[in-house]
Order: sequence, then structure tokens, then C-alpha cells
Amino acid sequence: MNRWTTCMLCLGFMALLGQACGDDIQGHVRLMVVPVHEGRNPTQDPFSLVDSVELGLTGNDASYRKIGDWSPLPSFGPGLLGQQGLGAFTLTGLNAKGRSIARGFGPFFSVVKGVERYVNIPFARIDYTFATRLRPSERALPDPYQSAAPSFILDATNLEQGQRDGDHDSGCLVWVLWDSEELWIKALVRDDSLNPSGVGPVADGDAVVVYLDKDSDGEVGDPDDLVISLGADGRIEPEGLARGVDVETVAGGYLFEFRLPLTGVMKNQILGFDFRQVDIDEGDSAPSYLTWKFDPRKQGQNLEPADYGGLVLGVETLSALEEPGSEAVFSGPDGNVDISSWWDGEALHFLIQVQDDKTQTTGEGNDMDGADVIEVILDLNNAGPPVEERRFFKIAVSAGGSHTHEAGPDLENMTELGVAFSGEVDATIVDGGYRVELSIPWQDLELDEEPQRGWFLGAEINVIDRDGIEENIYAWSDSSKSPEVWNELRLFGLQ
Ligand SMILES: [Ca+2]
Ligand SMILES: [Ca+2]
Ligand SMILES: [Ca+2]
Ligand SMILES: [Ca+2]
Repeated sequence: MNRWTTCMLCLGFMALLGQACGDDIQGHVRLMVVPVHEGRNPTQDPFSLVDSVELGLTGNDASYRKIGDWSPLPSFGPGLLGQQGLGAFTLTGLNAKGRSIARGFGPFFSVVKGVERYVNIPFARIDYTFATRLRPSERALPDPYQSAAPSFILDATNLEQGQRDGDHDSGCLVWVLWDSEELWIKALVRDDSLNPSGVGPVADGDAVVVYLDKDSDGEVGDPDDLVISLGADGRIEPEGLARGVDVETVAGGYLFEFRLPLTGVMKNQILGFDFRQVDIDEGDSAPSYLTWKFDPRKQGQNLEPADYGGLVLGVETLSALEEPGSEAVFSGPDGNVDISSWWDGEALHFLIQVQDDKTQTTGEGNDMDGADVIEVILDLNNAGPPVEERRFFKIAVSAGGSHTHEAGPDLENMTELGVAFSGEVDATIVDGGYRVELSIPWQDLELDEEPQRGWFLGAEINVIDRDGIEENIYAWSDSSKSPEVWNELRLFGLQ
């Protein structure tokens, strides 16, 4: 990385902090760009034609503050951050003419004092956006959107038809989540003059329209496709399709959420998707349209599936770097489970720490029954097309350091027969729980090629907690039997 650009970013952060919190500089951050991918490999170069990137922060009130400009690089950092005035990292790729051609949002960010945090930002061409996977246990949260990255915004660059008189006139900040049953949509809509249609077609007044082409075939009249309009007054058209509809008027606009049925989907699938804000104000003769993705040659017309953009069903990524540092966290038996992963040409390494107030180091027999156990299961093809012999590799390690391993073409068909494990395992009791270090040699995984920087591997990490007779399982992806939605390790590096 160029020292000058590093310096420029630091200056940008410091300028921001100067306004936000004086000298209260707390932590460091590294941002890592995650491209659209399928199976093990990226399928899109988000930096294609990108001349520079702009980094900023989007607040959950739809405000945006620029931090600085940067060369197009797959990772950024370090930057200095304070605790105040933060939002979701927002990365915009600009072409040589200064036009936005790529975009991505990270999650809402908080600083941990003295710790270098690694933040992944999904980033794609401007006609693609990402939905955040909702784990099954998160469906019942009071606000499932709270910690999710926004998916996209609508601003002046999305004006398809009519006039837009600044950010207060129109604009949207939109979150999209997905799980195996539903697509979850929440938006904060800016509109200074609310004029819902009242009667007649909902989209004749202030409204948003969501377009979905689930199989992404771009064909008109597909019975699976949906066009749904939601008025600022809560009227919805067609009725009976959306679930959990909630619309409220807020200062400067309205806020809504609803869910649409979605079945038979898997991670990294790309749905045809679009989103339009219809805005009609006092005295307007015609509505203005802000549309996420439109064909400029067909301005103001009905959107057809072929004009939609792509909604990528993303999962959580843990970037495995050259050394420990980047982390993923999930809830375990008595607090957090922290996972760190790193890699080199020899092996894939893990450090997993479990907070467990009653650690059982030993069990009975080879299955370690009775001990606290961590299982690491790798989907070597990352939900890509099936491979014959060796798609899954699983290693189970007890809190006492015993371990077993197996591999096979599917989760139900794994065996230890003919499967080698020549790596290292170390388990340690620590204050409040235990820690497992694990190195899995690439050689034992029998991949058809050498591991490559930029690869994605599916992974599930199960923590099997045994406190006496009680047994509970906690899992990173929260879907141990469904590798099509597992989180991912990304082989990465900062150089
Ligand atoms: Ca308006
Ligand atoms: Ca279709
Ligand atoms: Ca309006
Ligand atoms: Ca335990």
C-alpha cells in the first residue's frame, strides 16, 4: 500500500474526529472489500473501471459524511477512529469521470479501545446490492435490522423522472435481509410533503415499489415475480402478499418494514430486484421517481424484469489473513465464541475461544461424549456444484485436546476411513472457558488445486456445550445441517 494514500486516509479520519470528538482517538480499523462470488471464486471485479474510491459513513438517519478518497485497493487501513459520530462504512467506486459505478456498505461500526478491528465490506458494481443473512435465532429479535449493514441508498444519482429539490425532498436508506423463508425489507424514506394516493392505485401517490424477479430470468409475466407497492399511508398493493407490514410517519418522511415470502434460495444467489420511490408533493403536476436501477432510455416507464438490478444473498465472511487478527463472534454457552482464522501455503489455522462457565475436558470413548467440544466443518466447494469425494472435512476437538476427524461428499456421509489428519491441535483451559488452536494442513484436505488468495470456503463452527447431563449446541451460521447458507472463510491477505 502506498504510504501517501495511507496518510491521506488517516488525515480524513482525523479531520472527522476533530469535529466529532476532539482528541478522543480510540481504535484502529482495517477495511476489507469482499466481491460477489460463487463457489470458491469471485465472479465480479468490483474495481473494474474504478479510478478512485470514496469512503464515508452513512448514519441510520440516512445522513452521509465523506471521510476521504482512496486508490482502488482490496483493503484499506489502518485508520484511526473515535467512538462518536460513527455510522456504516460506505464505499463508493468512481470512474475517471467521477461517476459512481460501484458501491458497498459495511455494518454499523463501533470502536473497541486499543484493538485493531477488521471490517468486511461487500462491494459490487452499482447495479448489484447485498442482502444480509438473518440467522434463524435472529428472527425473533425486536429489531433484526439493528446490526445489519444497509443495502443501498437512493439519492440524486437515482433520479429517473421529475425534479428533486435536495435530500429533504426525496431519498431512501434501505436494508434488505434474507433467510430461508422471507426477504425482509426496511426503509427510511425522506419526503418533505406527504401525499399518499388515499384511493386509487397506491403508486399514484407517495409510495415505494419493490420489484422482485426471484429466478432472475428477466422474463415478463413469470408467476413467481412480484411487484408490490406500499403507500406512505400504509396501503399495500396487492394485498395479502407481504407480512409484518409496518409504516409510520417520522420527521421528514416515513419509515416502513415488511417481509415477502422467499423459498428455495441459497447463499450467493442473485435475485432480480429493484426499488422505486414515487414522490408527489403539494403542487406537483407529476410524480418524481427515484429508482435504484433503471434504463435511462426508458425513463418513467414501468420497470420490466430485464431492467432490474441484482440482489446478492450474502452471508457473513471471516477473512483469513496471513496472521491472527480478524475475528468473527457469535453467542455461545456463557458469553461469546471468538473465531480467528489465518492461512499460509501449508495450512489453514484457527484460534477459537469459548466462554464456558463449566468446562468439561474429558468424555468417554472416541466420540468424546460428555466433554465440551468444538467442531470445525469446511465446505471445500462452498455450496458450489457437488464434487465427488471430498466436499466436507470435519474435525472435532474437545476442551481437553482429544480430536477426531472425518470427510465425505455430503454431511450425512462422512467417514474417517482413508482420511488423514496430520495437523496440530492444542486445547487450553483459560479464565472463564477454554481455547482451541487448530492447524489443518491443505494436504489433508486433498483439494484439486493449491489454495489461492481470494478463495471462499464454506464453514460451520459448532460449539457443543456439556454441563453435566445437559447438552446445547451453538453454531456460527446457526444452520449446521444447511451448508447452502453457511458463513464463509475468505483466504485473504493484506499485501
Ligand atoms: Ca418530496
Ligand atoms: Ca422471473
Ligand atoms: Ca411527497
Ligand atoms: Ca461446558
